[in-house]
Amino acid sequence: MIALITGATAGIGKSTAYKLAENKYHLILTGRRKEKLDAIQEDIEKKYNVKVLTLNFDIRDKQQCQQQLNQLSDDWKQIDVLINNAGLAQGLSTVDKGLEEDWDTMIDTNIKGLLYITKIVSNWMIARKKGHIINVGSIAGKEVYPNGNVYCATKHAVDALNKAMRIELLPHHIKVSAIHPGMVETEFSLVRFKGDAQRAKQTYTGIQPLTPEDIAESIWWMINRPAHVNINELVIVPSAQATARDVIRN
Ligand code: NDP
Ligand code: 8X3
Repeated sequence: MIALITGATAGIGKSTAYKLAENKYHLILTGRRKEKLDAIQEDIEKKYNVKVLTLNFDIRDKQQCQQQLNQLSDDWKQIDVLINNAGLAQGLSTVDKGLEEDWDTMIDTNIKGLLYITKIVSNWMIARKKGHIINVGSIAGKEVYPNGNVYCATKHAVDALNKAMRIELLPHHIKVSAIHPGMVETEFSLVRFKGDAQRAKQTYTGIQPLTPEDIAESIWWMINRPAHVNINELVIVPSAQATARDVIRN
């Protein structure tokens, strides 16, 4: 079995790579940080008896997405599971004060990058009449919160695309699922606050957030259901979080 995970250099994507390797999946891992991809490849191949292929590119670059995937050997194109995980938030401010370059980054990564990869891989799955696509959405795709505007919009788009793909790929026997996490402690907040570690840490102060392993565990559970069962979507939050805005802190 082969899984392709986008954004596997950190956080949820990285933990999911380890979880699937543990369950004997061969892996195609993508990300922009080559040294991290190389280290993860070496470590997984050492620990688990699986093959890991790394693809080092920016998912916003349509040509790179096409070039990097299309040059895969026929064996590696037999992808059973695609995990559309690469994504990010940049900035936290009202629309009137938002930065256009942050909007472009979020829209190009979270929506357009996901589409570029999905188009290519879904064609391979259609040819094989099987496969499972898991889209990593967010609680931000289920509700909006102040200052989250464009990030929330991109994750609402992921929610819509997840539903659309499920309908369109149904005749081809391809399962489509989404996981919508609340607060997970990864590099997410560090990226959102552009390297401000103190502000990133404050996001999780006084609560026990989800870990990327919690999400990986749930993704594996979705993948590992019997053939006749599909989990359409799963919303998962820390016990201390009820909605994007309702969080109880110590
Ligand atoms: P991390 O920042 O820890 O990981 C993000 C991953 O996405 C990295 O591997 C990064 O790789 C990759 N990525 C980002 N931009 C690009 C790009 N342009 N091209 C290729 N890869 C890219 O965050 P998380 O693990 O938390 O985030 C994973 C997903 O989960 C995202 O879609 C996020 O929106 C979603 N999510 C996160 C939540 C949280 O609270 N943490 C909650 C809900 C959803 P690299 O930088 O090496 O390119
Ligand atoms: C990340 C969760 O609530 O910080 O998608 O937007 S949130």
